[in-house]
Amino acid sequence: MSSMEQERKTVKLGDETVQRGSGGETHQTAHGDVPTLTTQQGVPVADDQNSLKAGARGPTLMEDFHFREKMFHFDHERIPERVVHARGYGAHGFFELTHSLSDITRADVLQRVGERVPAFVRFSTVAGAKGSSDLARDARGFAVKLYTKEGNWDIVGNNIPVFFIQDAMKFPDMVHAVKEEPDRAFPQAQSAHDNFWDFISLSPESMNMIMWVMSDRGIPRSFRFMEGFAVHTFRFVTADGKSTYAKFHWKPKQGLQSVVWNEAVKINGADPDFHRRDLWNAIQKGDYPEWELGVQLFDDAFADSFDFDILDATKLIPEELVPVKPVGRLVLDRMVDNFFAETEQVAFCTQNVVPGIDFTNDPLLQGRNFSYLDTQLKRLGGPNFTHIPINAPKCPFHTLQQDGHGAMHNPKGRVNYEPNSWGGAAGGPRENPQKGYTSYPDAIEGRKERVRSEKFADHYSQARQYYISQTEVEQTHIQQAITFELSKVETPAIRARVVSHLLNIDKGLAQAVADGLGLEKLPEAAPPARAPVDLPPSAALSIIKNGPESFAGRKVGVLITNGADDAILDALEKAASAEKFDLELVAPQIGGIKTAGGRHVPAGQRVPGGPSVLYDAVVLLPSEDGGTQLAKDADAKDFVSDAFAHAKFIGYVPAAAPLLAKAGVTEDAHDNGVIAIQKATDIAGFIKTCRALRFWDREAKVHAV
Ligand code: HDD
Repeated sequence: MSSMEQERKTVKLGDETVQRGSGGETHQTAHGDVPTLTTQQGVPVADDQNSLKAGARGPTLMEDFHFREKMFHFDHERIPERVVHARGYGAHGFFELTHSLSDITRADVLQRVGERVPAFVRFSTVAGAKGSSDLARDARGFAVKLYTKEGNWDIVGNNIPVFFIQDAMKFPDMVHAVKEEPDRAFPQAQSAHDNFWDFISLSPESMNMIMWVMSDRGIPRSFRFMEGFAVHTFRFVTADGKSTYAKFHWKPKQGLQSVVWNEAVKINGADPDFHRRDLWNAIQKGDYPEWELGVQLFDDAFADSFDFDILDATKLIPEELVPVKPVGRLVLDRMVDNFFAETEQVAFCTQNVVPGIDFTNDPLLQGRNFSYLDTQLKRLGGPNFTHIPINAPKCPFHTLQQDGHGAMHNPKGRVNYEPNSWGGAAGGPRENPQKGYTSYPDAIEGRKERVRSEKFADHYSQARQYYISQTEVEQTHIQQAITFELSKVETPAIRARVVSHLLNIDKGLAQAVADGLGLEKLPEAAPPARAPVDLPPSAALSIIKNGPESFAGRKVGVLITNGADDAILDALEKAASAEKFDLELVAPQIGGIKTAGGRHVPAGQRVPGGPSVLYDAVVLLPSEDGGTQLAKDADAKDFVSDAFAHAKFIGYVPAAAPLLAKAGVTEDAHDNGVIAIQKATDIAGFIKTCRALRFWDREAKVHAV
């Protein structure tokens, strides 16, 4: 055998009997009947391992069309990431109407109770790049596409009901300021730097939103446990032209939950895909997350009497003033088949509304209506991005648009213009004044001018309302978050300027931040454009006041070793399936453990890969020997000390006492959140306690600084 033949033989794969000329068909291999690999032209490929060369050690030949096509395609795989909200994760589902709004709007999707339409939702962070980690402190995008029978309706919202700025003119500045600084290209996915706080401290209109992002809302535990808001005031319009203002809310059936900051920092290292994995796992195992769509409805009389302007996106309408009326439910029940094709290419546009839904003159919304369509052209490469299946309507559609990059749906037949004199189907689609979209004939009058309405000028009252609506624990988190962020700001004048705004929100908050920063004296309060007023607290604004009723959808980490108690493990497994929470075993080896009774149980994580930050509560379930061993292990010690510091409920068997002590949780430090489990019947009580999610009373005791 020549050396060339020998070389060829060694690189040939497997024992395949390829049927030549079977492009797009299947052939027999050692792996069974498999599809034949082809080029994009459908030509079957014989060898996908070696490029075509002039001799075994010679140069690659230009005529190797398979190599060229493969490389050409690879070289062009990337598209520009979204300029904001680059990191996101999407899922399919449906929206089902539970309460008809037929008296308020002609929107087809809101007429018939029980009717469902397909939905696609993409959650995101705002500032970070596509590959940034999930637990950045940030607002979360909550973008919903409803494929209704009268076209696609996009509700492009966030998990926060207010925004940083009032006028879209300021959006590029705000985004530039929060993103990495342009000379050094850091920090990534973080607002804790000079440029952001410089911009914020010079833009008092951002103060309400600052309270929200610096609260636990900025570090949600899961996409499944956060609310969504369309932010702006929209209009519902009936067939006979009656208009009602509407604000849209998505409330999670799973309840609200966030993590604490130190936990977020560690989750980013332990599992940068924490939120993605959580949604993926929940949907794959059939635990479908659900949100209730609610609307706040009001009229011009309310709008005129309201303290703030309903066109100002930095303000919300408290639920106590205008209750949220339930309308329907959104259920996510299917992950995408392909991330790029669907989640990356989905194009949300605030301008995508359907008959019966209309805009208001909110200057942020008006600007968005321009920006979203515009950005898709750059991102998706042409005007035909609606031909991509995830963006195409699921109802019949007929346009007279044609050509452009990637045109898939050019009109059939002779007619591509209107008016025309061809009758019937040959004449193509025609406008329909009865069914078609009509804009609400809002009377507009005014001079052209670059101004901000006087009614937009109160920047502090709602920020104060948000702050006083929080529990003490949540207020402390806001103080700590602002202190943390400003401690990363290098310019002392910027730190002081932020505190000068906080003084208009809450003196205690300003003082706590000033103390945390070590400011020698409090600055003067920033002169408000309009004097703030005292508003009553609103319970709906707190996460802790709106937690879940059960432990469903949460996750318990069980630190376990060989020789663990069978009955207790069994009770935990039964409780998990009854209450519908997840149980993950964290063991010295990933292969798992053998219980005292000899049952082999596989582990979900090895101790160094399963820190307690990945769980909502923990159970320490070693054997006597295992407990002594774990007490000598730094990762096991961190597992316990972090769970304790993050105010988590800790269940433990007596054998775990040496580990608890090594982690600093000595007998005298035990509190009502550290719960002894002597026998299997103690598990029920432990899980019941876990429904509170955290033992917040501990928190103040573990933070001395
Ligand atoms: Fe925006 C993306 C939400 C103000 C311009 N925005 C984007 C996404 C969400 C939001 C959830 C991601 C959609 C997806 O998953 O693909 N944006 C908001 C909210 C805002 C807001 C709730 C205030 C109430 N946005 C806003 C303004 C502008 C933009 C004022 C510009 C005038 N937003 C964009 C954009 C993006 C975007 C540049 C980037 C990628 C995209 O649109 O498709 O056009």
